[in-house]
Amino acid sequence: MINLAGKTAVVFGLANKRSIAWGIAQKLHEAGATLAIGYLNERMKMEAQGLIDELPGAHGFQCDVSSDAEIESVFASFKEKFGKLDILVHAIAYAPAEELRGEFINTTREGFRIAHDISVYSLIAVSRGAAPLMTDGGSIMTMTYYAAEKVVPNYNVMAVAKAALESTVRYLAWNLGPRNIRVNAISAGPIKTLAARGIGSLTEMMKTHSDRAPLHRNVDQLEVGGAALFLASDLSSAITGETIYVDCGYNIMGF
Ligand code: 0WE
Repeated sequence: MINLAGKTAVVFGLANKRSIAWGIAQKLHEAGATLAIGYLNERMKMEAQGLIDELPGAHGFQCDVSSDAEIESVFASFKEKFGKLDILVHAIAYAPAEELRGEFINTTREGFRIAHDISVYSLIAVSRGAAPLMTDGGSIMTMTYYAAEKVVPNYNVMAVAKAALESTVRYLAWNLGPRNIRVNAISAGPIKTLAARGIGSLTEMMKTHSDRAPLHRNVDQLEVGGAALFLASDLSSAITGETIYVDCGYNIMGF
């Protein structure tokens, strides 16, 4: 049984009960961590804060990671409230909806910029906010997807952003290693979240995933939470810069 009593975790990316951030937050809370859980804006607050209130002692916060000022402000408040941080979870991605359908060659400059700003640069920005508070070392993690490596039709510019995110994880791991801050990515199989809704072929993709994966099923948010709990804990003390697959083995198949 992993014990995170006395550890403080900040989780970015809560929208609703289907969010991967929610699966991770529940697991970290169950292990005894003190939590701060972030949502995008006032519009997301209602649903998010309702969930946060289900976890005794957890704090909610609002942060749009496209704003340096909002990031600086939330980490200043964590410094005041908690003093020290141990765990940082980045479960945020966004590309404009039009970029996730149609021809890749029609990727726009603005769509490329937004996808990389929200899905990749934000990891660097929140890590820079968290690192000075990780005075006893720490664990930083983000969410990626197999399409970073092999083509998944329509994932388009998000795939390019996930490839950049996985590289960012390696560079942060190298940079922060001397401070005993580990940085890793979890590559989850497809899950029906708010971000994945609007995607027409998702149901079909999940069926193909469960047909082909060695475990012949899909993945759920709490299973991602289990891997996140391992990465948050000392059990993973020598793991950094890695991409860990939580995909029922899908990625090992060649045919
Ligand atoms: O990372 C993701 C989803 C990321 C995502 C989803 C949306 C939909 C709504 C980022 N931005 C947006 N923007 C929106 O406006 N996944 C791994 C799930 C996913 O998304 C796909 C997939 C899979 C799987 C898109 C196309 C094809 C497959």
